Amino acid sequence: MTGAEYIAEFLSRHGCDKVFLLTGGACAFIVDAIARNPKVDYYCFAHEQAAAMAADATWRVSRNVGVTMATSGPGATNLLTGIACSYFDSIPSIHITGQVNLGESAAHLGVRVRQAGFQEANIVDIARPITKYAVQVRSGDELRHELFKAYEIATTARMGPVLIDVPMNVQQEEVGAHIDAVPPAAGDTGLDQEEAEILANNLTSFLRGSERPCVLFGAGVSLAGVELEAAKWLEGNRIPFVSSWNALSSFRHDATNFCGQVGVYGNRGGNYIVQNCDALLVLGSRLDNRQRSGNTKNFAPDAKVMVFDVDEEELKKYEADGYETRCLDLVHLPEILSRTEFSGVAGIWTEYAAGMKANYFNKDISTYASRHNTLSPYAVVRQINGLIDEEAIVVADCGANLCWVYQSFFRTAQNLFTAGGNSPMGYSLPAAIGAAIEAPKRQIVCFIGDGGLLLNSQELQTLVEYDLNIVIVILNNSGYGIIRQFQDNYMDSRHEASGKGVGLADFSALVGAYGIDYVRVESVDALTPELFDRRKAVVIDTILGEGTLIEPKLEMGRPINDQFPYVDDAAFEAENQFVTFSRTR
Ligand SMILES: Cc1ncc(C[n+]2csc(CCOP(=O)(O)OP(=O)(O)O)c2C)c(N)n1
Ligand SMILES: [Mg+2]
Repeated sequence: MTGAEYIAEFLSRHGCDKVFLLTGGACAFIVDAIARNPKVDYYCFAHEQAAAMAADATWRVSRNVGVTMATSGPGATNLLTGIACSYFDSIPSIHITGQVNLGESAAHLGVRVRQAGFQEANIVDIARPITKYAVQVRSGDELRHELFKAYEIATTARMGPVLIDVPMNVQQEEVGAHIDAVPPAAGDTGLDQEEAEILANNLTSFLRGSERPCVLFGAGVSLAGVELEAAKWLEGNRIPFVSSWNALSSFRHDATNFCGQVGVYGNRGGNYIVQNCDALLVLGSRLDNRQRSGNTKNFAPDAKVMVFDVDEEELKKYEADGYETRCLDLVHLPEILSRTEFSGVAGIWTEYAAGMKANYFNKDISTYASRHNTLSPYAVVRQINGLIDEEAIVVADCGANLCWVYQSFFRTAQNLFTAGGNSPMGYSLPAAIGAAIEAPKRQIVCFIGDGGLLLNSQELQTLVEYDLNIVIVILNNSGYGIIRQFQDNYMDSRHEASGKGVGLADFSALVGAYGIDYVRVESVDALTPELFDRRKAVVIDTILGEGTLIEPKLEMGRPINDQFPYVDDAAFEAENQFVTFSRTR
């Protein structure tokens, strides 16, 4: 086998039967080897960024590792935004880049020139800060060893993307017939019994010592594959729980004690509960500042906080906050939870949480839309929510449109995701394409902004090429809504580079150029079941008022329980009955 053939065979033997790519001279041998291998196939994308976003989506829909391939130089650098999506959200993915022959490389010359070979770029150093592992292989032996190692690194502990840079001479080198096998996934090492006992005791006393406990469900729980057990434990103990955005797909939203998503764009009721609790247990979340707000002192101020996370480095950041932390691979969480002795929550706190849920959960509306008699994005999302399959895959993009989807989508069995940490405009279209290729039997719905669509609209051709019946819903507010809302708050409504200077695409013509159906929608009633019958791809352009706001939304300097639009002082005091908050900034 040549190095190129080895790569194809290695991938197929590890369950990676699809490679997303845009070809080029420096990777053509590997593409050719993939084509000749009957167990692995390639899919062409129109931009490497989109291929990397589709690979990121692969794991999110099937827990199979997504793979991309790109040529050296610009092909490799174009992957970066998509790779970063996987890195920040701990998604395993493999990126293989072609590289110039070692004999033509700058390293071989031994001088510090910018570039020696045509389209040579030092992608390993460029990608290192956004990959869990990045390496260039210089021989067939290194290729064998590093592919094996990279796959293992990508899929174990806190997962993430890896990049292997393969010079053309290594692609053509004879490497032998034996394929290295990957050992079983990590976490299988078993938890030391003594340690399990200690952790369970810690958790028992943490919960027993509280009257108003709350759990924050993070994405780390489902990344470890234990979300069902965690949800069952929460339900059994009737502990009110809230969710980070990336965990919203981990449990059914009809769980009695689920009280909403938290944070800057969080549900008002969920935020009140977090702010009024006296013990907050955080499972597998890195509590980024969209959850805690910029001022972490304002977050759950009356609570002791305990965080379980696999990444020791993430836990270090809580030293200044005085949080208790436990480093734990959450695959062991069910074992800890089952040993925890806790008789559940009752009384006034449960009633309070139920009241907050009754008042606020699934109640977000656009007051802007009702004041201006325009279409409410919240109503659009809810209507679509009711029309799609239970098993649908729903991908959200970035900006206000992402907030509207995450604030109002009620998840039962659907797979709902976005690139939460990196959040690049234009993610959802290629991610939906990756999802459609990975899960061809499932319905795929892609929400996107009128701005975001233009960042990857070239992939409409990929959708056509592979005949993918995706429903694309544009939440069209004629510009960069989330930025305009920010400018309204802090820059006297000067819409520089968000309205001014940003041209509006004619989506009917754009979509028509690809031969895709286009429907313009100006009322909720026009969102009919036929649009979602899955017979062909369709773009549904929902026309919103230009100034449509994200509601609720936290403004700078406030605690997360004091979101815009502001409730009056009496209501604020009543809802925050356990803790005193000052409303001054
Ligand atoms: C690649 C990239 N560039 C810039 C941004 C900053 N940004 C975040 S949201 C946004 C506006 C998005 O406009 P649109 O897609 O129409 O969404 P809306 O907020 O209007 O719903 C911008 C410029 C980003 N997140 N990603
Ligand atoms: Mg917009």
